Amino acid sequence: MIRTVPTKPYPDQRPGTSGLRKKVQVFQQPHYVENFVQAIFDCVPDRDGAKLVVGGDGRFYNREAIQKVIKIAAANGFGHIVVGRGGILSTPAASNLIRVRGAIGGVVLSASHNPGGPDGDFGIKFNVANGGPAPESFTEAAFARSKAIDVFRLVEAADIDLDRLGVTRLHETTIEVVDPVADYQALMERLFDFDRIRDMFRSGLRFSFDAMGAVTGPYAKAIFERALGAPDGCVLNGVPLPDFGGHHPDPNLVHAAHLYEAAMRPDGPDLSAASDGDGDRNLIIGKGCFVSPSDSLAVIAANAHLAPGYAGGIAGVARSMPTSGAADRVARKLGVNVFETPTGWKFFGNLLDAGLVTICGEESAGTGSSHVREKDGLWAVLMWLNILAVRRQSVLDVMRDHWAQFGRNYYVRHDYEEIDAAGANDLMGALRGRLASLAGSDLGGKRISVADEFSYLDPVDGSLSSNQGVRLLFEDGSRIVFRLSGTGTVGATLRVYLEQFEADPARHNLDVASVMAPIAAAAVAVAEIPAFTGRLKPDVVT
Ligand code: G16
Repeated sequence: MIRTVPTKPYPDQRPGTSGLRKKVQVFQQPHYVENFVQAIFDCVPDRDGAKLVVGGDGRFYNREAIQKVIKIAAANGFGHIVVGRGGILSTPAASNLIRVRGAIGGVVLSASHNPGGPDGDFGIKFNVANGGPAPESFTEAAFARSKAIDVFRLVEAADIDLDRLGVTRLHETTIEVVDPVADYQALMERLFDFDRIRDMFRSGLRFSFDAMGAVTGPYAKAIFERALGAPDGCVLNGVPLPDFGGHHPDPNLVHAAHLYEAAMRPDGPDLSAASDGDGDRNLIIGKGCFVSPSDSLAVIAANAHLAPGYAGGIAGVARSMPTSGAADRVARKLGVNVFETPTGWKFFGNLLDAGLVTICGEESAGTGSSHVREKDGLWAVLMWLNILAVRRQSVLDVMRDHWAQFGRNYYVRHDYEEIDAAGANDLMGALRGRLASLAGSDLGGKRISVADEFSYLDPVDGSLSSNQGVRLLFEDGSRIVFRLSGTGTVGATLRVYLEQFEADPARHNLDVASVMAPIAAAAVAVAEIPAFTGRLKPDVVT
């Protein structure tokens, strides 16, 4: 039976960079999930009889939220709901399912790399029919709807058994519980040379993958250990847990420091990798060599043709603005398109749909391609395995060759987390107010050639996205970018992105922190970071 339930709106349901993310306790408020999900569905006019994909990263409150989503979807006319067994679907696997099943969209429950558990974070994101995150026009419409909502509808029924594969009915809707791994694994087997990677494992490649107690465990075990024959146990923390086993599932040098330390030892793994809460981010570390996400994007663009799925070459590369320009150099050499978009995977969707680009990436540990419409952590690891298997080189040698050919974009990001939101906004406001006087001035002994705020005109749909970060571009090709994160749940996070290009091969193997120290000091000074934030140093350097 369908029940129409009166409700009162919450004013704070504005999605950020990647969906609505809040503390678990916020989502646990009465009708909080129901309101937002109803607001989303109200913005999907063609939902009658349509197919919907539902799944999440397994974090605390995943199962409860999925039951609500299913019951509300069934009451809102969806004809067929595909849900991952146990409520599990990695973000890229959800994107793939939406595409291969011809769904109108999907509801993905995740707060990505943010911590989980009862005191952690939760999130809800809507993906559209191309498999990618809903565009800004949609998320703004859902936000507007959430502020006016006065009823939601749900089917009153017992909970669906999420742990049994197969088909059941809920009111007039078919509910299908599917293996979360199978379709995704089949896609990976089409894109990459599994035989060659298998041979490389057989010949002794030492590999370690940390699923960080989050969603990629079942995928990684199936693909790396079972299909590719990597040694049992190479997948660490491979069982998805509601609190991620206490891990902060953010695959960076702070939260995966143990991988870095192991990789720097002479007897360390040849390749160490990790993914985040929902499986869309990646960390790549070779023996003695951390690969920055910006460099990883460039290497993947330059070598993608070595994998069967990309043997015909790539149409182009897109990167978010704060990502280094390393990939641009590759694209120019290959003679393919290159695009610079705002932060947020959703901005790649139109370019991928239009066939303008094949490979996309972001400095925030996201890399992916036209195979789905999300970034994809395991895809990036498989791409690296495929590159190593064909080139028969160490990660370090691949990087050295790459820098010799294209030059090196030294890069680092400094994050000031959970700072006072008013102070953060004042800092950005003060910078904005000084852009005109900064252009042409000297900073840290270098001339600023351009000082502006990035905006993006989507070449496909003509939409304009403004206020996407303050940029200081220097005459020598180096760059400082200031931006406030759109994914935090407490206060504000200031991100400072620093980049310096080095063409001289004699200077390609320097210590990154030392190279970046002068520009980092210049960034602190020009933005008066201590004065506005009360912080003397960043919380995370990655
Ligand atoms: C999300 C988006 C990414 C973005 C990242 C960082 O990632 O999908 O496109 O680069 O947030 O955003 P911000 O700098 O605003 O925190 P995820 O992995 O959290 O979904």
